[in-house]
Amino acid sequence: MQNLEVNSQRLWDTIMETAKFGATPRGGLCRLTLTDADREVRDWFVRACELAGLMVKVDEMGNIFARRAGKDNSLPPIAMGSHLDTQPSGGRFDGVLGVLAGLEVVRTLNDVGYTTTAPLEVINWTNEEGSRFTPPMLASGVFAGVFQRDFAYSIEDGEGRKFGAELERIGYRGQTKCGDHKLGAYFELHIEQGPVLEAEGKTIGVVTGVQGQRWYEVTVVGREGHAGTTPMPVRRDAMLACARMVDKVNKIALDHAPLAVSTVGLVRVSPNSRNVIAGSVFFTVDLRHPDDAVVNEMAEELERMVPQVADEVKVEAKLENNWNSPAMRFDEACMGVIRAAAEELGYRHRDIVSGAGHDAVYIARVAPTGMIFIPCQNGISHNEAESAQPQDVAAGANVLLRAVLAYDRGLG
Ligand code: HGY
Ligand code: MN
Ligand code: MN
Repeated sequence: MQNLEVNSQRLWDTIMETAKFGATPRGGLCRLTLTDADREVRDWFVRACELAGLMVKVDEMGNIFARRAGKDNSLPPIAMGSHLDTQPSGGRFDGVLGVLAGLEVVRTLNDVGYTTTAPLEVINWTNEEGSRFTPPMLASGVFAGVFQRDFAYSIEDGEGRKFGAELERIGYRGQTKCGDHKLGAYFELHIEQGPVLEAEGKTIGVVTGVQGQRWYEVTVVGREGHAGTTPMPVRRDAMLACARMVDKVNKIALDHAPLAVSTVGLVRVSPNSRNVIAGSVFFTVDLRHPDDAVVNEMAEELERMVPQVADEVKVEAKLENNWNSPAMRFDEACMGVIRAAAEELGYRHRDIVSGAGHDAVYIARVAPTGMIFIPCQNGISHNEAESAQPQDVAAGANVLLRAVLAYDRGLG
């Protein structure tokens, strides 16, 4: 087993094959969670796992667990996974790489007839992205006991459709209780989604942890009015208030440079008509920093700023903190086998903190967890142009394979 490597062409072809589910004309993916495109890729994944001899279970959150028996099936499985849902204008690698690399590890072990001591599991977590249904990492969060199932079922998307009903509609509301079994360890391979590895010429990122995140929803209410007849001094313009707030959200990150980031990515205007003064505006705020104390400072600045701007523009504003994800650190033993695998394979590597959130953040609360990064081109992600080099995809999958085998051997 010493020199075992994955079938990198098969893995690459698998990634390209599944990219047809939710494909966009510009070469990306729109595969929002619990849509028909999500169902199609799930059906493909279940079939591929069954063909690889895996036993497939779907839990009540739609998480898919594909298990390969080990020599000692009384042991909890060593798991590999990520997510198959994407952003509305997402790429072909975010999440997909981790799920399909796990399948490739199993296929490789099948090719050589090798059986691990512990069973293995390949996992697809539902709704990592949190784009259609917020918060993100929802189903790994229920698995880890962070969210309750019924809370998740009640969440509505922008059209008022509930998570639970949509899960039922696509046929992936399984019978198995979410969180019904322990994981012996969990490894997630993912593209970095940032520029560091590529800029430094590194092939592998040994992910030491994930930065802190805090999400807010802001609703600004002014007064609708006629764009042509309403004098400027009497306006209560919700769009003006939003615009000033967005600029100040950006400044909050700049004031905590170089590591802080802040984003307003979703804005809904009402009535959204070009010759009507906006009566109300709903928008979201995403604050992140590796140090939770700084996230707290950024949040306090936001909570002070919103009412100040509302007063200036004579509008009402409501600010709600709807999700917090504290900074966290991964398991030393998992990082150790990942680092050793990269060394053994001769890949240039570095430790790195993840700027993006991942299902591994919550799974780390219930199992020893590690993440492996590979570069993505120009650090671009959450963008249809997202891309990775075949040789880096192969390298990441080989490190995943070797790390899992080393962890398994460590079980004695
Ligand atoms: O938002 C995130 O960090 C992740 O990519 N869903
Ligand atoms: Mn992801
Ligand atoms: Mn993502």
